[in-house]
Amino acid sequence: MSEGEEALVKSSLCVYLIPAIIAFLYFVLSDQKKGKVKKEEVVKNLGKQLISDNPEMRGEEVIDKEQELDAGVKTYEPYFAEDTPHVALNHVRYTEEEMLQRSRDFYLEINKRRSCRMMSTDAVPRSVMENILLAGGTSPSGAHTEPWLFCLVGNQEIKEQIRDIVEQEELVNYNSRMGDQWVNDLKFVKTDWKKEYLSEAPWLILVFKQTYGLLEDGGRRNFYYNEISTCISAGLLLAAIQMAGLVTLTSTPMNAGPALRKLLNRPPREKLMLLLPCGYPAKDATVPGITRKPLEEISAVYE
Ligand code: IYR
Repeated sequence: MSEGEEALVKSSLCVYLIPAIIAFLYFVLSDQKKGKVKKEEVVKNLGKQLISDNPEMRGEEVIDKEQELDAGVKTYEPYFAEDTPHVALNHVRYTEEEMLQRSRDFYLEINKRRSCRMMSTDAVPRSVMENILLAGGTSPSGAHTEPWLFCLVGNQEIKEQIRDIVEQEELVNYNSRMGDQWVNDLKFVKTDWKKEYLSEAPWLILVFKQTYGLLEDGGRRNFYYNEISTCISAGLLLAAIQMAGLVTLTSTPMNAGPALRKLLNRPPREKLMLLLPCGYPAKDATVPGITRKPLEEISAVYE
């Protein structure tokens, strides 16, 4: 190579190759940085995404595809025969004054109900809990299918296993699944992933909805409106707990349902809706000083 040719190669290296290498490095590095940001954002938004992907958490009605397919496809002899006799309704009519008094008394009592997260370990008789479950079981249900199953847990070892499962999931719930807004909205409650009440309360009621029933031949019996029916039964449980002079809270252990179901040997057709720790409040129990919406805000009257 002549000296002239060598100089030409060197200068073209400077002019083309070096800027090309710099440009290449710039793109590679800036892309990596972008990748990093994206990853962090994904982790941060994981909870929000999980929530917005989940129609149930957005408050939308979820149509159970399995159940939808079941309904109307298979036929079976109805559980209650068509000729089931209708009997007289056992009803007492009160005077208007009595009605006013009774409705006010019930309101004043139920208005004392507060979600209590500070539980006493004092024992509560099982017979009291059984009356509470019986009250829950008076809920109306689709075609009187009674699609609920209440697990009553008083065994300390099982309560601790339940607490472990719930706390493992709540740690993830509070740190990522719930997202910043939800965690901020809850701060006044002063609760976090630790759930002492699950091992301290003498009893836990785990409220399961049964998505369908089983027929004697192993087939499925449709359980219509199983979710709303079970929710109503939960409301009755809350009222019964209050009337018995005990406290509870409507614990909703997100993502812990399947593990708790397996722990309690319940079948897959049963889905956990709520977990109600139940007992006396701790001596020094406190609750947030909140108010309730006034009647005008929770109702619209058309007379
Ligand atoms: N299930 C969680 C978080 C939680 C969510 C709502 I919305 C509350 O009103 C209270 C708690 C927990 O039990 O801590």
